[in-house]
Amino acid sequence: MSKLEALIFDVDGTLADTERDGHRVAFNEAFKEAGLDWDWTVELYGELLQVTGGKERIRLYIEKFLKNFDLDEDITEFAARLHKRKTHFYLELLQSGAIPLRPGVERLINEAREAGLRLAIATTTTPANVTYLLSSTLGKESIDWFEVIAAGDIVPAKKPAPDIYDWALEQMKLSPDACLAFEDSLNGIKSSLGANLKTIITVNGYTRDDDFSGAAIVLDQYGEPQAPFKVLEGDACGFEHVNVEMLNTLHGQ
Ligand code: XBP
Ligand code: MG
Repeated sequence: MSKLEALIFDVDGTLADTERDGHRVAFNEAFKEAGLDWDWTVELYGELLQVTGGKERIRLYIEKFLKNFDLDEDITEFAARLHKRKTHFYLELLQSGAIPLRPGVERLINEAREAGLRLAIATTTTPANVTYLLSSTLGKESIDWFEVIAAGDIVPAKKPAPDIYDWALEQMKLSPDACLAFEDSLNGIKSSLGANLKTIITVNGYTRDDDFSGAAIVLDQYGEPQAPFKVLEGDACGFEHVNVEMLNTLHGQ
């Protein structure tokens, strides 16, 4: 097993709890602006999260949940146009500071940088959503802390396909066994394991009951020195919050 060299983070649900009060709210704003009487409730959105990608999610809703929605234009163009406005509203939400990082994320990123670990992002979300989240939480300069920001349509197949992680590894010229992936969902771990990456899971409201078989460990959060995480699956080897020492231990197992 080679030395741990890089950490590759998912974004939505991992760096920040963005879905219920962020993306979902932005989708509904875009629907309202378009004069659509669509309302993605917390519960319905949980079902729609089965598909990754906002444009793909709109399409799923039309094709699976709406009975004969008559569209006088190409569904791909319609979804892309609606999604563009959703992204506008989501970026406004991020800029307002409405979406904080999850517990322990800022501390872990700083510790990883101090330890000389390389950082990357592998996400399904739109690239601007990543840079706006980083800027609004860690400051604009934090964008450069991540060597690679692999996001959105940069790969043909989104999670659960491994493509986004494979692409990030290729850009970093690293093999999977020199890295750890950080995820929050079933689609996410299918993608990271598909790229042969050992994966640390932190669950959230939407993914608590997902099947995380194959994860190195499943936690409720990364924790802080005074606020330990809860281990939901796996062995934390005596650690009570995720730090570089714990990551090296998990990586070396
Ligand atoms: C989560 C997703 C994204 C977001 C919405 O991405 O599936 O589609 O839900 O963002 P990840 P967009 O967990 O891989 O970060 O509307 O920009 O797709
Ligand atoms: Mg995620």
